[in-house]
Amino acid sequence: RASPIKVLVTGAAGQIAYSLIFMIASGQMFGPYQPIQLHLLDIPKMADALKGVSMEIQDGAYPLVHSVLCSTDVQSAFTGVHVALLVGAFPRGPGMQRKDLLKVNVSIFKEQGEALGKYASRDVKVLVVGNPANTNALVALTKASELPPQNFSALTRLDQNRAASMVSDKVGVNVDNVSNVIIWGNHSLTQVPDVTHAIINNYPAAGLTSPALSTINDDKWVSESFMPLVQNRGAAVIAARKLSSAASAANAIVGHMRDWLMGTKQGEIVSMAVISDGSYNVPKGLIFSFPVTCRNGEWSIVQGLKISQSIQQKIDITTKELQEEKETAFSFL
Ligand code: NAX
Repeated sequence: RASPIKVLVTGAAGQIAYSLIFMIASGQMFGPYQPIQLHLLDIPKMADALKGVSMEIQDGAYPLVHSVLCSTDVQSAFTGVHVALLVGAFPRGPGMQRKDLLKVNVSIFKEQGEALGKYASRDVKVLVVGNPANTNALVALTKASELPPQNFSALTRLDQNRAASMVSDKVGVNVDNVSNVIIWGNHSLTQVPDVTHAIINNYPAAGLTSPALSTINDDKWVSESFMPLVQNRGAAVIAARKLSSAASAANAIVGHMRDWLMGTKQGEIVSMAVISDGSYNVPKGLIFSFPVTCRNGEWSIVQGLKISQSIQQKIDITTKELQEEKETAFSFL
């Protein structure tokens, strides 16, 4: 039996965490043989709710959960963690300007980045979910200068899953027969969902000639339906549920971490927002969603994909947005 790993979830009394923690506890993230010690962090006013979550973990009698630490103190929550799932963030309130939102979140992720640098395991793997996720991850990475930037990522897997699901619906195959749909850029409305490298039923979608399957190559559908639907899916869920995506976000977090740690399947590309090394002419030092493959606990950006002119124009827009967010965020550091 492996020795337990310490897994931090922040925002642990929130909605996403209420699905996520129980998926982790049941072995869906690290497999059925990996014991875990949960570190759960939220803010002091949520201490009671957090206690309730911890009672439910206990009542779930999960064999893999060796201990649960509930905390409202950053230092104790971050100490020794091997995996940090930074879900908690300050939500945008009515009338709040984007800049003000960025400012509060910069202060949260600055503190948490410093805590990672000081207290976490040296090989900690960090996933930022709290919005604006890419820029929050960049702030945390910058403040945890003792840790390798490759250990940081932000979540665009939910966007990828949404996109793959829409493609499967369009062409009429099960979603597990759709892969390599890519999300480029920011986890925001400027994200670029890209089907040009998709694989359907083991064939490159671009070359499909069967009438049903080749509907994926309908440019009008791609630009007028598919892209805006993926970009606005979060808002559509809020409009319907009066709450933002939670269970699907938790499922995406599990998929992101499982692939990062255990590796992607042969030939499969997934999307992760990671530090740019200049690939695809994205400026170095942005946290940008790229197509990646993972092996031995490390991601690498897939090189050499052919980018169409229309996708390139959209990549430029999301790049510009991320540069502006970075500038604003860094002015608060
Ligand atoms: P909730 O508001 O239900 O929960 C957030 C929790 O974080 C609350 O319990 C709050 O007290 C806590 N929190 C706030 N500041 C904290 C701090 N400094 N330290 C620790 N905990 C803190 O939101 P939920 O629906 O769970 O969503 C969480 C975050 O995920 C939001 O920022 C949301 O925008 C973001 N999302 C990101 C997605 C992505 O794909 N990257 C998709 C889903 C989601 O919208």
